[in-house]
Amino acid sequence: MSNEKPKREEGVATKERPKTKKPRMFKVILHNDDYTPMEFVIAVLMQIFRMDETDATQVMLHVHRSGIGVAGVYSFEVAETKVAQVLSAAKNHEYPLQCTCEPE
Ligand code: TYC
Repeated sequence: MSNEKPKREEGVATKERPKTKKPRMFKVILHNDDYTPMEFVIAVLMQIFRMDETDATQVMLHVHRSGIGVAGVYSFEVAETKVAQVLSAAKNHEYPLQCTCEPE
């Protein structure tokens, strides 16, 4: 019989990382074009991205001047839905507005 402690630790392995993974986030990006009216882009930003008129105008002008801009950052499912809503609204009005999403 021996009182020696085992040389290696025994028991159940546990992860140090907590189980709750934070989801990857996705930027929803608006693209400039020459035909979509500024007012329509502002309305899209207010209705689909829940911005007030001041923020919507700022984001629209940023896209207008620099070619591209982030409308919001969401989980994949929400980002995908926002893109589909923008493209559907643009199509209904026959505007060429483009919207994409990409990982943050
Ligand atoms: N460039 C457009 C215009 O002059 C306005 C515009 C802004 C279009 C943002 C698209 O994502 C866009 N009417």
